Amino acid sequence: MVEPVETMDGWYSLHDFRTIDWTSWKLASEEERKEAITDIQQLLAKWDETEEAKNGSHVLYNIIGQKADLMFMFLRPTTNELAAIETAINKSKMGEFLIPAHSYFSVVELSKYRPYKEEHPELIPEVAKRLRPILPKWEHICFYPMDRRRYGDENWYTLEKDVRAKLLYEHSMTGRKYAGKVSQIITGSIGFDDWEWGVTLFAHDPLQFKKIVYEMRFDEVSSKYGEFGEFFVGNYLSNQDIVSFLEI
Ligand code: 76R
Repeated sequence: MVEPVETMDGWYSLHDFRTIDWTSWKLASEEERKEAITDIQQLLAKWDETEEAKNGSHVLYNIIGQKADLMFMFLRPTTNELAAIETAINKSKMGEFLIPAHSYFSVVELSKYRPYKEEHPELIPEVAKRLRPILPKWEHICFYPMDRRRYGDENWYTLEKDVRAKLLYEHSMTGRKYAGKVSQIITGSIGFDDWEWGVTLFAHDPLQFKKIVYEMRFDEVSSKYGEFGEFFVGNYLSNQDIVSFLEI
């Protein structure tokens, strides 16, 4: 039967991309730059506390290329918290030197294509942990949005549910080959943002992004039914790294 799949939805997600206004940054006094760095450190320390209390998670990466300089990814239980984070960045001294570059709003999503014997699989500890994940602090990140195709005969949304389940199962077998090399978080954004899903991948070696995405292009679920948006790739910035990144 052509019917939707039930999803399990976890923490809300915001990918927040910023470009540094280097000209203003360099023209600012040393005092102003110090204030801005202190502000961003205070925000990071506050977000670290939230993460330690398991009330959310975040990471910061330095994006390669001209699409942005920084990408924050935030996970929080409510959309209010995500909006408050955005406002806090904008109101901070550092915010004066950040130009919004892009953003993506979604929610951590797991689907129930795989049959569960439990009535409430979202309560299984491993599932609960995947719905409210602590983001890995791996060296590299790759983010891109995607859709499932709806053209003529290549229409994901007219496929029967068990056919979609089979195609996603095959997809997951390709994914499993990258265990330990690529860690993935799928966030759903139907009704939230311009694409249907956000794909966030973490890796120790950036080449693994190219390898997994290439290999998956040959899985039917991607070759026939995948449409892809812009890719953003970056290098991890620890709370210390961001200070040296900003130093003139
Ligand atoms: O339940 C599970 O999470 C395991 C099975 C699984 C599903 C249902 C799975 C496994 N994925 C699922 C769903 Mn995935 N995934 C992507 C991309 O570039 C591309 O071609 C696609 C981008 C990657 C790289 C990837 C990686 N996956 C989805 C969905 C929702 C589909 C829907 O509902 O229509 C999307 C959009 C999507 C896209 N996937 C895995 C991986 C990896 C590495 C795995 C194996 C994870 C593991 O078993 O540890």
